[in-house]
Amino acid sequence: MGQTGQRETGQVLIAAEPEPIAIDPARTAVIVIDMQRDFLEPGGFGETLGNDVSLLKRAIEPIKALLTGARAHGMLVIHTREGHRPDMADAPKAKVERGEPSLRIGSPGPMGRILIRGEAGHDIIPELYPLTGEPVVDKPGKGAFYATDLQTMLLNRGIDTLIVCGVTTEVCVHTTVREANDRGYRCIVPGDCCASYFPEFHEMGLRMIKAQGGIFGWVSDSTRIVTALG
Ligand code: C5J
Repeated sequence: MGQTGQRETGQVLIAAEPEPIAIDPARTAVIVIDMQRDFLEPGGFGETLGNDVSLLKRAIEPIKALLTGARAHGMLVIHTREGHRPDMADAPKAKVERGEPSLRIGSPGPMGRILIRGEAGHDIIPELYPLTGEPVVDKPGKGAFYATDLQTMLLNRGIDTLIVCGVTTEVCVHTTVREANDRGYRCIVPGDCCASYFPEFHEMGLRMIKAQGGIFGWVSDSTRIVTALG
């Protein structure tokens, strides 16, 4: 058996660091973190914090390829969106009171109120819009498990492995991987399907995941995963 490809019935071996990992696609979910207009397009939350949002676009095409491969294998695909209720009752004061006062969470912007559910900016970018039937998890925090029903969905489907991608590498992707790792899920992070406003944080975030024998999980990429799926 080579470094990638079919392992035994139902199992696929994915090339990754720190070592290859065998997955059962039926027990693996792809979690696409926060590919929202608010983070990727001008005028949204990401830009109000002073970031160059164009840096996140590099993850779009690799995620598309990953999703095509995953969907072809009937794998569970879940999308997340960071944001808050219109009444902002779920938005901690400490989170809201950051950044330029006129551009904070809940303030009006060109894509509606910043980081508020139901507004245009809160939605997922058209390039990666969820297919009918794919769950969308609305999360108030950085991690996808905090104050959501994500774990219930994973338990109901018998999921034991997550492929976690999206933005940003060191914030919501990392927080979700850490939450998942502590809950016993094996996490594979395809590096080219993640992006950050800070390229050095992206690189370091990936290194942190796979260091120390894979202390938070495995790092791979869309090509190696799609090739292994076949
Ligand atoms: C941030 C996220 N960076 N989705 N959110 O605030 O990573």
